[in-house]
Amino acid sequence: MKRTIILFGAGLTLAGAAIAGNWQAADANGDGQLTKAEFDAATAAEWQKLDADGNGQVTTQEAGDKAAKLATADTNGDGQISQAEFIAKKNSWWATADADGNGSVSRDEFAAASARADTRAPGG
Ligand SMILES: [Ca+2]
Ligand SMILES: [Ca+2]
Ligand SMILES: [Ca+2]
Repeated sequence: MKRTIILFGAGLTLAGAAIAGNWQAADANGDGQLTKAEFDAATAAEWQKLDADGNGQVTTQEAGDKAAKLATADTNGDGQISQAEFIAKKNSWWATADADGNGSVSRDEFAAASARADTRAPGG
């Protein structure tokens, strides 16, 4: 736990603003805890934004600047992200983000998980 917090502090400067924006969008009732229901709602909203033509698949073109991040969600390697693949990736993020396993993600847990995701080198 302590190591995670230090790591987050080091990566805070650049990722901080984006993380804060993501958090505000996700914590719908603003109580400082992200419940799984809030997370699922945010995931659904994010999916609707990504899947611009609503065909249930997100292409790399639709993903835009998120394409590199989303590529890891393409588990069947067809070059598109299906809604099921997207949700599976989100749920695996959730499982690691809820570090204390209490069923909700605190802002600190969210920031730590986001920092881990952002600092993971592509292909590294
Ligand atoms: Ca909340
Ligand atoms: Ca796919
Ligand atoms: Ca938690």
